[in-house]
Amino acid sequence: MINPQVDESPVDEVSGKIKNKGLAQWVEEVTATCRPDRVHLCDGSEKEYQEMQRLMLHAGTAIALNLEKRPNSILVRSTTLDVARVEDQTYICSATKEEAGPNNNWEEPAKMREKLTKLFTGSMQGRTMYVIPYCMGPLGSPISKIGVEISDSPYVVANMHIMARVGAKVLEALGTDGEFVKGLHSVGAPLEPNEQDAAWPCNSKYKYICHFPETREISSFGSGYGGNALLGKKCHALRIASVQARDEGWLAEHMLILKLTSPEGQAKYITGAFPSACGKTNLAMLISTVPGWKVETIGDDIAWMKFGPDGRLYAINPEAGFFGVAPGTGMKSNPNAMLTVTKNSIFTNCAMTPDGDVWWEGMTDEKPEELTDWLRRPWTPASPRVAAHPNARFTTPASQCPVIAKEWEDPKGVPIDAILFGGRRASVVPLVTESFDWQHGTFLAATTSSETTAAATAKVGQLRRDPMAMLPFCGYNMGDYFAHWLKIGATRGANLPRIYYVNWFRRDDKGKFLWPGYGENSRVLKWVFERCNGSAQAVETPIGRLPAPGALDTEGLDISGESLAKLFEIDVKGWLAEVPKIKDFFAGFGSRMPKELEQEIEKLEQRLKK
Ligand code: OXD
Ligand code: MN
Repeated sequence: MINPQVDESPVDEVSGKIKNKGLAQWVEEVTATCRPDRVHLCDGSEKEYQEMQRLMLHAGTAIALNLEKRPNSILVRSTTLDVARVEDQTYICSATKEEAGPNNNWEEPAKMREKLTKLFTGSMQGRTMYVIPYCMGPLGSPISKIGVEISDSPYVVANMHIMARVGAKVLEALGTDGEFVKGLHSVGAPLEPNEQDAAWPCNSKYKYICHFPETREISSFGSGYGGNALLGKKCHALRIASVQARDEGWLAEHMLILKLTSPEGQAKYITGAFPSACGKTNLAMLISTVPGWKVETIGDDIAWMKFGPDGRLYAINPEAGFFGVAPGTGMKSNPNAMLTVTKNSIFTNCAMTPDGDVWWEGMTDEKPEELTDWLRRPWTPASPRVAAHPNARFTTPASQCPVIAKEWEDPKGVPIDAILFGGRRASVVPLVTESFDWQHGTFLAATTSSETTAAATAKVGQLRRDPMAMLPFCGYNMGDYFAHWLKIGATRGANLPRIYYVNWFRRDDKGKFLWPGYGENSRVLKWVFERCNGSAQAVETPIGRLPAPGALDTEGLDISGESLAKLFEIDVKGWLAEVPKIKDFFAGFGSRMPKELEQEIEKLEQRLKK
């Protein structure tokens, strides 16, 4: 253990410094169970961030990157045992199994608590316990929520500094009686006196990511990986928040938020939900190819949306940073992401260049001649394996994004005009479809599906349903979640955003992509904008409204009339084949499946057969 340079107190002193009664008591309880050697109450200062880096460098968890190439940045390498979210070990411990639904693993709360208490007992021995007060969303926003994560990982503290607003200002906002989400995290690797720590401590046997929605609690044991350990993100901002949103009449969604400005200077805000490997971060930071149109970023992963006094839906990005997948990100696919990560960033499981910079597949066309791969082994282009882990990540402040919108931290949020859903579909699904109304839009969103890519373990081209891209993140029964969406539509009618379904990935008979994607997706955004304004034409089809001939701006785009026709073709046979698949999928939610969505399938079938 090196001497700490921030205030670390003997265990019994910290709770006395905390004014919030509930928090002080919880810190005492956790301390008694986890038995850390020291406790540090995080203040969120730069000094604290530097200290976390220093601890990681000293422990061999991190390596400092070349100061001239990536100032104030580190590379962290985990172990093969701890590289991704562990969905099979993620639980929603609601009072009943029915509440959690078929979309979640479930365990009786009392049983899970007993199991967890055993695992957490003594789990922080030899370590420092960090108490991290955080706010999801701008401090003072009526949409934001406060949480406190207790963790024994300096990596978690440093990442939380980037991903959320943390520290003294949050404690202040919490006051003496404020409510907060409790998130307990331990890497599950207690240290005996004088035992040498691992570079990446985690538990090789047990990993549990558990949510107790009724009491708004999270317990995460055994993993240090971001999605499992940065509890403000998926665990709080999606799984717990989705339950709060249902109870309080708002929406917590796995969505990017972007601002689209027309050449006349009129702005509209659009959110979008896409399963993984569909280019969500790329869309959030897109560089428009349509002259005069501009996209700016509000968020790349999560949107919290509440109704404002004018009845419109306002969104905030609850996060303060991007925890993005590195492989595939390059100056061609996403220059704005590349410019964001030039400094003050944490890289996890990337490869390292001989001159102390990071590299990953897709960063450059040419592969470097030599690298150290993410498992610290020498690597050359002739190596049979990838240099960076496919789920290698960057953690980087959103404020550094060159196209961050000036209002990205506006406490009142931004009014949403349109919501996009989409997946990766080689056939059947057109480039863009406008829903007839909110209920039909909810139906389209509930059928969101994507074909697995070569990177996934499942068979290539296999169709996976991922409603609203929320399947791994909805903290309750998805049948009830659909009902919540429908209720929003039924009670909030007039001012709701329009809903669209997009597919950038349709292919021709030879398997070639019909649409160029990337920056050219701005043409679809432009049509959506103009539909919201009432200035673009659409045609009614059995599956929804499609751009009328000539309504999609293709000026300057090298695309044949044939490809364009194919992009918008209504494949009646293909759609009729979809119908039983959707019925089967919906049937999986049993009696919780809202009848309105079942009626939407019937209506689709009737329209197709007309
Ligand atoms: C993420 C995810 O990490 O969706 O954002 O898995
Ligand atoms: Mn995500």
